[in-house]
Parts: sequence; structure tokens; C-alpha cells
Amino acid sequence: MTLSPVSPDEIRARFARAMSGMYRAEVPAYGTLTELVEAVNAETLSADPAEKARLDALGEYERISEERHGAIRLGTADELATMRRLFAVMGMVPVGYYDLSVAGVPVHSTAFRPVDPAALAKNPFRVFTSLLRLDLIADAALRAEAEAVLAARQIFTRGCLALIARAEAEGGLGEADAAAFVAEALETFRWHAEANVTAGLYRRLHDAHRLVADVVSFKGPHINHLTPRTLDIDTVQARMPAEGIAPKAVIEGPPARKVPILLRQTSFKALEEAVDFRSDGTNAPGSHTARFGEIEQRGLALTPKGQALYDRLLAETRATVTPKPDGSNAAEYVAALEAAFAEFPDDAEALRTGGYGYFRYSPTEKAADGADLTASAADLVAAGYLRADPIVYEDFLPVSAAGIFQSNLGDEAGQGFAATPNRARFEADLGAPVTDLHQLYAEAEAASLARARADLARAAA
Ligand code: OOG
Ligand code: NI
Repeated sequence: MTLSPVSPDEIRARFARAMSGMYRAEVPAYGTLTELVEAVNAETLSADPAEKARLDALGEYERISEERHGAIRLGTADELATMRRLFAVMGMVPVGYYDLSVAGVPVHSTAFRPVDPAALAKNPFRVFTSLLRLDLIADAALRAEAEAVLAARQIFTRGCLALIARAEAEGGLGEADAAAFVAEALETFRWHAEANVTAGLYRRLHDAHRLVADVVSFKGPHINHLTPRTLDIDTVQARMPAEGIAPKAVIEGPPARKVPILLRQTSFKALEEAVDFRSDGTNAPGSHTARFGEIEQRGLALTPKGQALYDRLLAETRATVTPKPDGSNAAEYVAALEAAFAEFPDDAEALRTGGYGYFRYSPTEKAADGADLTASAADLVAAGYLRADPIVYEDFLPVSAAGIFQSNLGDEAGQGFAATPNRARFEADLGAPVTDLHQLYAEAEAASLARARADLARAAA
């Protein structure tokens, strides 16, 4: 055992900060966006002191200003398996399986994130991680070329691999090693202007699918966005143009509501970046668009019942109006979405008693000696002994993710693939099963209730 190892939570917090600093330097619009988000969050909370007090009391306030998610796209099973070990050093595990083939994007994905409520409160940094599915590319010769290029690259530094092995062998990293690990791991996520392929091969990969070119052509899986969390996405979206940032026309996810549910997200277009392709005798300068900006607002995590209702209402909306990539029918889409979601209860009490969402229970100030401790959670809340707060959704939404991918790949990228989810293959490549997200929320709710009941019993004794 390493002498006084730095906790995985602390390494994750340092890594997230280092990543944010790097991305700010690489993509200036990200810095502008985070400042706008911070300003709107501060205004939102000063206009609603009760909400600020509630977030403070739950320990949720502090995490929000530093809260980010990022995304990367990997090329091989080996890269995915090693990435799992890298994230494990920071207390992040794969949660959920997302099949994007349905949406014309040849990847499947998971999210690496902390799962323990205390770890989430410390720093909830998450990375949406996709694995390219070359099996969905029809051209066998091109597929073989792409495989050869991917097989020859090493996306992790030697120092990073050594520190992952040490963390595994010794059960953690000491101070100096933790600092070195953050610096070495960051290298994998950096933008490399120097490509691994010639402009000619890049073009052919790009013609097969822009995403294939993005994954195969470079030395590493550059972080393609880093997303701050806002408490009011509509306001940030409305103010983005004044900051020189043009967001996509439609916010992905549920409509605006009194009680936010799941996740609402919007993004803005990728930068065009200069690329040095490998020489093919022409040395023509090239460019690539990979990196973009995104913001998100998170709300109540839904139970399978709530999620099924969400999925149905979204599908109904999209069967009536499909949002066009150019944004020309945005108003019509939002109207259809709002009309469909009128059916979704929009009151915390109805969401809880109807079993649509997950809640965290805690004792109130009310003296517990009169409480019937055998009563249900709902009755204890109704009688004023317990309070219930929404559990925040920590994960992603496949339809939204597909919309984010597409808006940044370009409008022509909507390609048809058969829906071919292959979770077993993904888990085999990952080298571990992905954690079921509903199980995590159900456990968090049950644990909070058990603790709250024990607290009441102690107070009543
Ligand atoms: C990931 C897109 C998905 C989200 O927030 O849903 C995503 C990507 O473009 O690589 O980040
Ligand atoms: Ni994202």
C-alpha cells in the first residue's frame, strides 16, 4: 500500500480542473461559455434564495460551479479497456450502455463517472466514451486500412500506463504519483494537429462517415467538448448569441418545466482546426472540425416508469415533427414537444407519489417522538417528519446524444444504419460489465430512506 494515497475523488477533481484549464486554452469559446454559465447560475440563485439554501443543505451547491462532462471517441477494444483502467484510478466506472447506431452514428458508448453519492458531491466529473464500430462500415478495404492505422497508434503515454499499473498494484497513488498521473493522463485528451494519415486517406474515411475520420486520423482521442452545468438553460441559450456563440436551434431533451427532469442540452458548432496530414507528396494544408461547446441542465432522475413515459412522449413528438438540422422548424418542434409533455406530471409531489422519479429522504426539524415509524415514506413525508428532494440525473440520453453528435458532424451526416445494439460485445471490449443506472438511483433512494428512518428512530427514543 502506498503511503497516504491521494483519494480517487481528489485525483478526479484535480484531473477535471486540469482538463478544464487545457480546454479553455485550446477552445476560447469554452471559456466564454463557462463565464456566461457562472453568471446565469449566480443570478438564478440570488433570485431564489430558498433554492440556494436547499442546494447548500444537500451539499449540491458546491459541486455545480465545477461540474463538467466531456466526451471522447475511441478506436479499438484495447483503447477502451485501458481507458476503463485509467478512469478507475479516479474513481470513475462505466455506467449505462448507449447504442447510437439507431441514430446513424457508428458508435456505441458508456459514461465513466463516480457512483457513490458522497463521491458525486465531491466532484461529479463524467466522460461520455464512445467506441467506433468499424463493423458498420460497408467498404471492407477501407475498414482494413482504418484498422491498421488504429492498431499502430498508442494513445496513452508510457508514464501514464506505468502509473495506472502502480495504482492497481498498490491500491492507490501517493502525492507525487497522483500529480504525475494527472499530467500524463491529460496528454491522451489533448488536441494533436499532426494527423496519422495522409489527406487522401482522411478524405476517404470522411466520405465513409465523418466520425470515422475523426477517430482514425489522429494520434489520440482529443476531448471533443467539455460541458458546464447550468441552472437555467433557456436563459443561457438566449444569451449565447450576444457572446458571439451560435447554439443549435433546439434544446435536446424534455421541454422547459417547473420541475426539471432528466437532462436538457444544447451545443454549438465545432471549430475548424488546421491539421498537418502525413505527406503524400502534395503537402496541402488541411482542416478538421471536431470540437464544440455544450451546456446542460440536469433534473430529476426518473424511475423505469417515468423513463418509459419520457421515451413514449418524445417518440410521439418526433413522429409528428422531426427537428430539421437547419433549425427551420424549431418553433413547431418545441410546440409539439410541449403539447406532448402536458401529460407528464409537473409537480414534485405528484412525481414522487406517482412513482415517476427517485428521491432522497432526510429528517425534517419536526420533533420525531410522535412519529409512527412503521408508516410508509409517503406518509412520513405527508406528516412532516421526512423531506424528499429530487435525486439528480447523472447520466445521458441516447436520443439527445445522437442529436449532439449530428449537429456537430454536419447536416449531411445523418446516415442510415440498422439498429444493432451489441452490449455484450461492448462489455467484452471494455473488459467489464457496465453498471445499470436505475439500480444506482434505486440504491441511493433506499439508502437515504433507511438512514432517515434510523435518524427518526434515534430522535424518537
Ligand atoms: C458525444 C455526444 C454525446 C452528450 O452530452 O449527450 C454527449 C460525442 O459527440 O462524442 O456528449
Ligand atoms: Ni455532451
